Amino acid sequence: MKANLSRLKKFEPEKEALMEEILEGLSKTQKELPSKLFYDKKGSSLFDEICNLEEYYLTRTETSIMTDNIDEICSVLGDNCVLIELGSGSSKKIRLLLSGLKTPAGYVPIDISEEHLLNSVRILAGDFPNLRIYPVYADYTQPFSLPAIKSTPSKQVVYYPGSTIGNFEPDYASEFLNRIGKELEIGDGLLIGIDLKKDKRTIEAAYNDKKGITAEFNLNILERLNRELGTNFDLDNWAHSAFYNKEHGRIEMHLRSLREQKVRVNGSSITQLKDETILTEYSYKYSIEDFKQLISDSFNLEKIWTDRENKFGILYFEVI
Ligand code: AVJ
Repeated sequence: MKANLSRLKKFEPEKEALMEEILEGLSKTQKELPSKLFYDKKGSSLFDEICNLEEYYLTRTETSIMTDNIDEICSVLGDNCVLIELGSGSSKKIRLLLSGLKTPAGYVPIDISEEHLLNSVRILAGDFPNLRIYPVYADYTQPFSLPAIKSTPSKQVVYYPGSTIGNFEPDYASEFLNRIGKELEIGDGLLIGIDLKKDKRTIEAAYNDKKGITAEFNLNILERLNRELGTNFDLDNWAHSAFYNKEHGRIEMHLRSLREQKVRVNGSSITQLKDETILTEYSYKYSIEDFKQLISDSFNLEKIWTDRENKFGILYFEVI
């Protein structure tokens, strides 16, 4: 069975709703833009580049934890599960699971970048010719329905790697994952990657790489808005800024205005003072105990895998 691309499920976010969300964010005292905007075609490949950076320990560490524990992880998941991946991107990490599981009932990659999703699925289908793939093009924070799986899975496992959950504020993360838990059945699983609290220097380096790829990734949001929504941000007037906020346990990524300027957004003119910032991303770092509490309404923590330095955690939860 090949990936059924003709039956790609699309839940494309409406442009108008997005515009409203953007305008609302830019009207706040601390201006902000939603981080999901990072992931257009260019942003998705810049993110892939970030994952290979020396300073960006997250991907490397997560992958090595997976590799080191793949047998145990697969035996916890069970051979016949269906894997549902939130934000599948290049579908690289899933390969370890797909190679380790004997007869997975299916793979449901969900991603907000249509092109990235389809390319990755095509490549994956070539390498796993017996795998049933059911791609879903959606913003997974919005309601969407899952495709019908042809063979009956032993259970459903939501795979949410990369510490992407850290992009949401803890209250929202809690509500979002607990809600997913309610849609699953008792005994279904959540395999999730979490970036753990650690020294500020290591964290800040990961978001301020020497090659400037993260800066490019951050600025790409403005380029995208100009192209897709007709705004007129002058990219030379903005600088990347990322720092660890210890009190909140999060990296904050901002775009800082290098001078006083006005920007046109959908008919409105938005004024930026010199050094005023637009917040583009939070990346929360958790302790395992805090994260466990966060989703304890729906999930019970069953297994923990980490690296030797406790930089990153892969946690397996079961729906209760
Ligand atoms: C994909 C959300 C996990 O927060 O580390 C990387 C995105 N931003 N560098 C992260 C990101 C800047 C990344 N996540």
